[in-house]
Amino acid sequence: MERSQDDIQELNKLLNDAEDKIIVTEDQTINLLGKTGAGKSTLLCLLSRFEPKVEFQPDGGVYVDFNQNQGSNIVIGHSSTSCTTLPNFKKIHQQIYWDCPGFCDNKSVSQEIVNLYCTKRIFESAHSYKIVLVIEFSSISAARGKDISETFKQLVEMFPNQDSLFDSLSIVITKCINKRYNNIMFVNGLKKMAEENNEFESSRYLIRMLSGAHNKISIFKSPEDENDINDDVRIAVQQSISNSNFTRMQVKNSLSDKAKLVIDNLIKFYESDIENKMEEFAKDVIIKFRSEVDMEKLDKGKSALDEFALLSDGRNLNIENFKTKLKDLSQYFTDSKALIEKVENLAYRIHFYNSYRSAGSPAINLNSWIMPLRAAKAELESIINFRDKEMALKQAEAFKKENQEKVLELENKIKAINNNENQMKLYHEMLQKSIEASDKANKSLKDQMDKNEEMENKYRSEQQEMNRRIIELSNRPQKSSCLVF
Ligand SMILES: Nc1nc2c(ncn2[C@@H]2O[C@H](COP(=O)(O)OP(=O)(O)OP(=O)(O)O)[C@@H](O)[C@H]2O)c(=O)[nH]1
Ligand SMILES: [Mg+2]
Repeated sequence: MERSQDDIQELNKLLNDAEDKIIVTEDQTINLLGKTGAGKSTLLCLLSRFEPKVEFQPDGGVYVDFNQNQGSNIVIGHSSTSCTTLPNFKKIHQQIYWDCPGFCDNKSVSQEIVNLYCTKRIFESAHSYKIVLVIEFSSISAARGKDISETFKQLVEMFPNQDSLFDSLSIVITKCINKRYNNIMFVNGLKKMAEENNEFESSRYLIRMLSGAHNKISIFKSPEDENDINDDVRIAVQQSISNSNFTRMQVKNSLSDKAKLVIDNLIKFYESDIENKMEEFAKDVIIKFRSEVDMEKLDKGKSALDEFALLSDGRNLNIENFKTKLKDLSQYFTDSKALIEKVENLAYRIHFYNSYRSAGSPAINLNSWIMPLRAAKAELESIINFRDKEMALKQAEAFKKENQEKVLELENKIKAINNNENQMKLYHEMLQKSIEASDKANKSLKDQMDKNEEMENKYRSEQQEMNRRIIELSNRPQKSSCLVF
């Protein structure tokens, strides 16, 4: 299937945005899953205690919206098309809730890929998680159970270990218009449907377990006014979630053949994109090495570069190896967590593309990304005398002086990476830890500046001392110039 370069570029951008948005928390998370429009984003607003707004539509429909806090922009959809294209998270009572993009939402191949990428990233980066399945009330009886059977089918396909799935699962029924409906009615009705209907074959085991666990189900009744969206609803939802456990299990996702072909195109695009970035990085590496005045750091950087450049030429270069070595080099390079995160994401993306490319298509070729740094290493070895530290220091100082502009530009780039990191972390309030790291980076930069200043002062006083000596010498009466008349 041919896709235009623009489509691929757009999809690549969407994946980059997703990557920026998904913070790898390595924490416990609560992940909301459910069909598009089921009410995940609405539920997240409810749990966030935002002030509700209820609007009645002329066609009888109800819109539930919320006044959100500054900085929060959970988009609630008011049409049948999917609204949350990228996931949102909220931290509520020290707990991270992820609003995952629509489940069973394959409206376009691009969305299918982005949804899969986000879901995998969220689930695989968490330490452990609970799953909250959001089901719209009307879908329970829609099309004689076809709708809800599809949801359960996808759920058990994604989490094949149904015992663990049951353990971590709770369910919220949204938009419930039946005032007397309750959780026992739901589990009994579902069990009956599942026993009679073959569409539930794959999920029957899970549904049988659920039939004895009505306390994992809560009902979000369709509101008549704002007062109906209250603490009782919130507490009931939270109670049902608390009746599930944090688990970590195998997450299996599949992709359509069409989407796999798109991944093949993405690989080609990504390869040239990264190759350009690696070339830029290699140029910066040269400047950084040549201007390095901390000899201990220079040594560390040198061995990181050696190790990276040594990576095998073999076709099946190990991604983990590639990631570790590139991380070591990046660590030397900026001391910035943001760059390390970039390397992590890069490795994750390689892994993702390689696992979902179409059968027989070539895997990502890492060798082409190693080449620019191999070339940089060769160049550096011909310029820097790594064995003679004094010489290296002198060379670095001379280079710094000569290329002040370039060095400054690089230092600004490094600063910008650190600043960006700061902004990102502030934006995602929970990343306090990395603010500390950034402070550390700033401190080391300041130390570096102090060191430079100290060095400058030292030179200046040496210079002054020299001048003083010259003056002293020139003022001293010279024996040989004593003329006798
Ligand atoms: N949760 C909930 N939503 C309701 C209710 N009544 C009406 N709605 C409307 O149902 C829609 C739910 O949309 P979202 O919360 O955006 O759904 P979503 O699951 O996040 O959808 P995607 O982001 O597309 O995956 C909104 O238009 C709500 O206003 C109700 O009782 N509960
Ligand atoms: Mg949403």
